[in-house]
Amino acid sequence: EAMATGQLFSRTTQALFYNYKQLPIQRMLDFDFICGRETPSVAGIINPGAEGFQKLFFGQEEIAIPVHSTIEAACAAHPTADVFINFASFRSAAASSMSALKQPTIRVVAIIAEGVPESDTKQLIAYARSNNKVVIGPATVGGIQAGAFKIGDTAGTIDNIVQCKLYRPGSVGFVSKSGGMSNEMYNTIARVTDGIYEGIAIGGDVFPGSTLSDHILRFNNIPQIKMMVVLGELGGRDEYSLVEALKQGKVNKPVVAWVSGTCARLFKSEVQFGHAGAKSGGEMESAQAKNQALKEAGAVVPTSYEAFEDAIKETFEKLVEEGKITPVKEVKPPQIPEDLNSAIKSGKVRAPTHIISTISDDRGEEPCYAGVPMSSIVEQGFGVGDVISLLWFKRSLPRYCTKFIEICIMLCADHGPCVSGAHNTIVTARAGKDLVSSLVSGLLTIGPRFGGAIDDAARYFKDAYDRGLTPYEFVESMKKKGIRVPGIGHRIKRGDNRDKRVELLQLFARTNFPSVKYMEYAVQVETYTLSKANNLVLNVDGAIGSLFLDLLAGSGMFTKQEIDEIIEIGYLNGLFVLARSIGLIGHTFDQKRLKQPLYRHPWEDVLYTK
Ligand code: Q5B
Repeated sequence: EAMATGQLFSRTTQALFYNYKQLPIQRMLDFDFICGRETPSVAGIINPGAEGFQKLFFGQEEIAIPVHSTIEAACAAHPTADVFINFASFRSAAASSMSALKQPTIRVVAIIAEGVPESDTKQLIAYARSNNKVVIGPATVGGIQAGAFKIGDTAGTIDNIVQCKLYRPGSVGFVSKSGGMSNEMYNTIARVTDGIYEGIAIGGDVFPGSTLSDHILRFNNIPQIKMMVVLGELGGRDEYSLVEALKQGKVNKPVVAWVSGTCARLFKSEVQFGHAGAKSGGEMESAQAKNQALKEAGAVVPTSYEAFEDAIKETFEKLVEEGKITPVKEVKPPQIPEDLNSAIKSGKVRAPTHIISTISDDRGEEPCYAGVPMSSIVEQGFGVGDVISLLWFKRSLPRYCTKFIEICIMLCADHGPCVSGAHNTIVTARAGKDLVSSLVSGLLTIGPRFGGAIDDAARYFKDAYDRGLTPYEFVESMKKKGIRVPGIGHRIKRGDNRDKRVELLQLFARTNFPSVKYMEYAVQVETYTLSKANNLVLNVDGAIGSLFLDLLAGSGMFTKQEIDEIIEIGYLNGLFVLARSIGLIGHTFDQKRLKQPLYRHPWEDVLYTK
């Protein structure tokens, strides 16, 4: 009954689209736009297991199409959407199509997948027939009502749709088995008639959900359709039900038909063509026999596919002459705004970038750090120091420099659980927080007093040394300004209990660096500060800061300007941040491993006072 009533679609038809496929949905919406539809033809998307919205274009505007995780939820949310476009794979197409058919709101189901088991398709057909519903496919591109509604990828690109004038209705009803050939035929029909009113590809399976004759009989009931074009193919007997309908006078509009596959006879053995149903089982199923039968039943059947176009043309012109067709007036469809990406690709427009990056590139075959491919980094046995030189300083530094960086990282990786950073991390981990939170809470303590004095140490030592200040002048000028000398002083280290890390760094630098003038200056400053108080040693921050000045100045790898920039921007605290992250991560794991409870500071350790 649903088939007999004629119209399957209209300009307000809305569909539910099963499985998110951006391109066919966008093509449907682009078609809507050039047809001047007011509402998008896709009401909702069903993406099993996912919910939310998908952004797509409706003309120039972006719209958000709801995504539902189940067919039931989508049908409940969009009760007026009565077409179900199924882009499920052949494995799940039958089950999802059956679920859709069982929804009271769904009237038409189009199944795109090829290879759906025939037994499953038969069940779908039986259910659809007994419940007055229509199945198009499987193994189909779908169909189109010109100027109104389009299923998925039917008719191809928007350029092809415009060329085939499918943005407005014509007078021809077209039905074929093949989806690919239907695109070709839309073109042919547009050339020689006033265009398509509706076109359906029923699909190439042995058991299509709806048949050629189903659609021809339906077209016969649509007043706007004045003539019908049928493209069948060898194999199966579907065309014979059309022959019967013609013979019984059930079709009273001209039918121009061609059954392709006449070449099959040229092959010595039976040939399986592209579609599952496209093989001639016997003489009756041959293209020749079916063409002959259609001709005898009254269809206009050309002598070859090449003559098909002329046959359609002649039939159309005859109807025009007889006054049965008044060719539709041509309208100019609006232009779909071009996507920025394709416009950029074709060189039509240029767009400013939003980010500039100079240190790494992940676009090629392999990522590059400052132009050095990952494979070279591994093959040449680069270490973390080399990676830091590439990503921070954008150059490969000599081995003694990268070794020095690695020693800094190793020596600063941790300094026990009592330092500010580790303490915070431990407290955070014990509060049940995750790794990143625990790490970050520790990192946030790094600053001018704890670990983050390297940059300032480098700044002040450089300034004082370059200006030729004596250690006395330098320290006293800092005192006058009320600034503690960065890189000097420690909570537990003393003149008689030096920091081993500082000694190790100094030893390495004295052995490997061409010059250690800044470090020697820092040692002179320390000698002076130690004369004031025993805790005012050169600490690890001061040692790294002064030695990095020596690395920058002595390696010959940096201009004076670059050195100033590095010091001004403040690269060097990064060494402590990077290094101490290793320890803080360790402290997080340690606390979790030890299953330590929530930390609460003891009252006894707090002075409560007014
Ligand atoms: N006085 C580090 O202070 C500390 C002075 C100074 C002149 C100074 C302090 C300081 C500069 C920043 C710095 C990095 C806060 C340290 C690190 C990593 C770590 C940490 C670890 C790890 C310690 C006592 C008297 C006062 C002060 C004077 C102190 N420092 N004068 N220049 N630099 N240094 N930070 O012991 O007359 O009594 O008022 O800010 O380089 O963070 O292991 O713990 O690996 O994790 O609390 O090594 O030196 O000393 O504040 O009681 O001061 O010395 O003016 O004089 P303290 P305070 P006065 S390495």
